[in-house]
Amino acid sequence: MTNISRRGFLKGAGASAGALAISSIAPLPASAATGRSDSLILTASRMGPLLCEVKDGQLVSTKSGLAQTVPNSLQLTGPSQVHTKARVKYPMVRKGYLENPSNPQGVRGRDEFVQVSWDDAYKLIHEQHMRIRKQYGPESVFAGSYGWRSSGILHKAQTLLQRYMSMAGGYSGHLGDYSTGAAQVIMPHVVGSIEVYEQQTTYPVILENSEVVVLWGLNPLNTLKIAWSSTDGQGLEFFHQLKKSGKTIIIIDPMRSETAEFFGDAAQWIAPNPQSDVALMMGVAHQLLANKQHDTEFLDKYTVGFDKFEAYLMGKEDGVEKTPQWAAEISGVSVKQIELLAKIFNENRTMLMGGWGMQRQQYGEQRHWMLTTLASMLGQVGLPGGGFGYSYHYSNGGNPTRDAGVLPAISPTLGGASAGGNDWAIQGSVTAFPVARIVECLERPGAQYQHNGHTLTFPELKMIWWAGGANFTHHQDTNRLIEAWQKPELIVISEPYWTAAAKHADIVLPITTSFERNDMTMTGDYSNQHLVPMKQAVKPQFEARSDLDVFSDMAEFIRPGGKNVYMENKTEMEWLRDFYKAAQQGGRNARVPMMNFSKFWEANELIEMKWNEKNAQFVRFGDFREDPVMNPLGTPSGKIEIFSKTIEGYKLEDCPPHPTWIEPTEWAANYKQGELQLMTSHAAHRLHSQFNYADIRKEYAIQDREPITIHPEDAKARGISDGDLVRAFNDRGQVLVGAHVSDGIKQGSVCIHEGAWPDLDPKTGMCKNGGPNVLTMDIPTSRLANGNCGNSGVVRIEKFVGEAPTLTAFTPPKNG
Ligand SMILES: Nc1nc2c(c(=O)[nH]1)N[C@H]1C(S)=C(S)[C@@H](COP(=O)(O)OP(=O)(O)OC[C@H]3O[C@@H](n4cnc5c(=O)[nH]c(N)nc54)[C@H](O)[C@@H]3O)O[C@H]1N2
Ligand SMILES: Nc1nc2c(c(=O)[nH]1)N[C@H]1C(S)=C(S)[C@@H](COP(=O)(O)OP(=O)(O)OC[C@H]3O[C@@H](n4cnc5c(=O)[nH]c(N)nc54)[C@H](O)[C@@H]3O)O[C@H]1N2
Ligand SMILES: [Mo]
Repeated sequence: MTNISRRGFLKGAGASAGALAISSIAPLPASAATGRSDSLILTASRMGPLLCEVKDGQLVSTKSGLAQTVPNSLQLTGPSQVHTKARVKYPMVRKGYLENPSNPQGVRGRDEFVQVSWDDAYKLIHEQHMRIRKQYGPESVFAGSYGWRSSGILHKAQTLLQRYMSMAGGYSGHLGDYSTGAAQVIMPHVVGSIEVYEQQTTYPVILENSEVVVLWGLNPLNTLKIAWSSTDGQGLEFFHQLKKSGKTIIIIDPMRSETAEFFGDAAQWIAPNPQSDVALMMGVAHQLLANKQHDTEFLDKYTVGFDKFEAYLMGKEDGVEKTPQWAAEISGVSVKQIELLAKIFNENRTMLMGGWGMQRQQYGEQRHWMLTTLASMLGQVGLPGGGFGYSYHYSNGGNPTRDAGVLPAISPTLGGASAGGNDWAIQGSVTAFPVARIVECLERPGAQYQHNGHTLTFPELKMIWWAGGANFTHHQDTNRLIEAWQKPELIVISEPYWTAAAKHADIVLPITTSFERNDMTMTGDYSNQHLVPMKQAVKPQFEARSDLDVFSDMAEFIRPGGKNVYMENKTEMEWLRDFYKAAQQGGRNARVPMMNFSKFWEANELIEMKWNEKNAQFVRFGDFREDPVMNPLGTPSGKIEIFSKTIEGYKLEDCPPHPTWIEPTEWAANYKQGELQLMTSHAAHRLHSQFNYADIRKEYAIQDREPITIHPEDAKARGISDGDLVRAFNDRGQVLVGAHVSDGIKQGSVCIHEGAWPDLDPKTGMCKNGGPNVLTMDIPTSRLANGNCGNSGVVRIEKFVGEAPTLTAFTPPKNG
C-alpha cells in the first residue's frame, strides 16, 4: 500500500507561487503550430489537427498538426482507420430480413448478410420506415443514436440522422449521456450549473496560485488525448507544466494510472477501494470538523444546509459517525492518510479536480456532491487556484477562452434563409428517455419511471437507426442488450466498420471516415483556440458514402425535392463556406481578422485565435464569491446546496437530500467467494471502441485479447501469471482476457478498459475479445439521474484452460 510521508506530501507546497507565470502555458506560435507542408494534407480529428501523408491514393501516415511535448498515440491511427480490413465495403442486408422485410426470419447477429445496391438499400429502408411510422407513430422510431462519431461541424452523423427524421415527422430521442450521466443531473441542484462541461479556473491561474492539486479519479494523460470538437493539445501541455512546477500533487485512484506513471515521484498516489470515494471524502470532512478547521464563514455566507449534513456526518441522523476510522475501513485508505489529507487541504490553497469514472457507478450522484461539500468546508471555492473543478481532464477545461471567430454547425432541424418558404412540417424529438436506459425501454415499453423529479413513460421502439455510435460496445450487460435488441422490427446501422452493432443489424450502410470528405472544426471545446480545415485526404473507400449524402438521399424518398430541402440547396463546400462566413463575422466582432474562405481553404493551414488576457485570469465562481447577492448561483437558494429541498421533495430512496454514503449492491459485504471489484476505465490507445482494430492494438493486447490488470496477490491466489489467458465471469456473462499482473492496482480490484468490441462465441457465449460490458450491470445510478453504472460490478477470474477460440471481432461477416 502507498505510504505517504508528510515530507513527501508537503514538498513544494507554496514554494513555487509565481514561478510559472502565464507565459509558461501560453501556446506555441501559430506558424510553428500549423506545420505547413505542401505535401501533407491538413485535417482534424478528436485527437487534434492532423497532417496526412498520401501515396498512390493510400493514407500512409498521420501525425499531429500542432507542435506538442507529450506524445499522443491516437494521432497515428489514420492509416488503420481508412484501410483496416474491418471496413464495411457495401450496403448489406441480413438475409432473413431481405427475403421478407415485413415478417423477417432468422436472428439478428446469427444470420448471413447479402450485398445490395445503394438504391435498393434506400428503397428498402424507406418503405419499412414509412410502414412502421404509419403503424406505430413517430415515437416508435429511435434516432437518439448516441456516440462519438468523428469531428466536424457538417458531417455530424447523429445530427444528420435527426435532421432526416425531423423531415419524416419526428422521433424518440435521448436525454443525457454515458459520460457524466449522474454528475450532470445532480450538479445543477447543488451549484446551479452542470460543471462537467464548463470552463474551469484557468491553467495560468492554477500554475500561479494552487499549492496542492488533487487528481481525484482523474487520468488526464489518457483522457486529454481527445476532445469533443478536436483537442487543442494544451491540456497535456498543462499537466506537463504542472509536473515541473514542484507543487504537491495527490492522485486518488485505485489504479496507478498513466497519469500517476507520468508524474512518478512528483506525485503521491493514494489507492482507495473502487466505489468508496464518498466514504473517504466524509472521513476527511469529519477530520476537518473535529478540528474545527471547516470554514464556517464560507459555509454561512455561500451555502445552505450544512447543519443537516453535519448532523449526518456526526452520526446524529443514522447513528454512524463518519470518522476517519469508519472511512478507512470502507476505503482501504489508512486513518493516518485520511488525517493527513485533511491537514494538507486545510493548510494549502487546494484545487480538487474530480474525474468522472467514479460517478459511472451505483449512486454516482453522491460523488461530486460530496466533493463539492468538502470544497465548501475548505472555503476556497471562487478563490484563484482553490475549490473544485470537474472538467480538467476533459477537452482542455482550463485552457483560456480565445477571442475567436467560432464556427456554427449543422442543426438537427432545418434552418437558414434558404429553407424558408418550404411547406415541410418539421418535427424534432417527440419524446426522449435517459440514454443509458435503452434496454429497460425495450424491455418495458409503456412503463413509468422517475427521472429528476418527473414521472416519464418509456416509448415502444419499433425501429432503431444508429449513426455515429457504438452502442454494442458502450452499453452495459451485453447479453441482456442482445436479447432486448431482438424486439424492434427494423435496425439500421450506419458505420465505417463491422462493429458488433453492425453485425447485429438488419441493414448496414458503409460510411466514409473523416479522411474521405471535407469538413471544418474548432479545437478545444472551451478555448476555441484554432479553426481547422478538415480537407479530404483520400477518396471514399469501396462504396462508402458520407452520412450527409445518405440522409439527404433518403430525404428525396420522403417527397420529391426533399434532398434540396435537406441540403438547403447547398453543396458540401457551400455549407462549409457559409459556416466559415459566420465565423468570419464573429471574428470581425472579436477583432480577429480572418482571410476569405477560398484563400483559407487553399492555404491548407489552421487559424490560431487571439489570446485574451482577461479570460486567462478566469476563476470559476469568482464572481459569486465576490458578490453572492449580485451573482447568485442558479439553485433555488442562489447558494451551494449541501442539502437540497428540491431533491428532498422527490422522495427518492436511492438519492437522499444531502450527500450520503450508500453501500452499493455489488460490494464487499455481499461478495461470493473470490469476487473482485471490476473497473472499466477509458483506454490509453483507444477512443472507446474506436481504433480497437488499429495497428496500435499490438502494443497492449495480451495473447490477442484485451488485458485485465490484476494485483499480484489476487493473481497468485488463483494461480494466474502475467501473460496468461484468463476467464473473467459473473452471473451476467464471461469474457476472455489476457493477464497484466501489476501492483499498480488496489488489491481486490481488477480493471478491463472499456471499448473492446464484443465478439461472442456462438457456442459458449464467451466474449473472445474481452469486452467488459459483458460483465457490467445495467442499472441506473439512481432514479434521480438514471446514469449508467458501467464502472462497477463484481467479477470472478480464473486461469483459462483449453484451446483459445480464434478472435473474430474485426473479421467482416461472410460476403462482407
Ligand atoms: N463499462 C463501461 N462502459 C462505458 C464507459 C465506461 O467507462 N465503462 N464509458 C461510457 C462513455 S463515457 C461513453 S462516451 C460511451 C462511448 O460510446 P460511443 O461514443 O458509442 O463509442 P465510440 O467507440 O466512440 O463509437 C463511435 C462509433 O461511431 C463510428 N463513427 C465514427 N465516425 C463516424 C461517422 O462519421 N459516421 C458514422 N455513421 N459513424 C462514425 C465509429 O466507427 C464507432 O463505431 O461509452 C460508455 N460506455
Ligand atoms: N484516450 C482516451 N481519452 C478519452 C476517452 C477514451 O476513450 N480514450 N473517452 C473520453 C470520454 S467520452 C470521457 S467521458 C472521458 C472519461 O473520463 P473519466 O470518466 O474521468 O475516465 P475514466 O478512465 O473512466 O476514469 C478516470 C480515472 O478514474 C479511476 N477510477 C475508476 N474508478 C474509480 C473509483 O471508484 N474511485 C476513484 N477515485 N477513481 C476511480 C480510473 O482508474 C481512472 O484512472 O474521457 C475522454 N477521453
Ligand atoms: Mo464519455
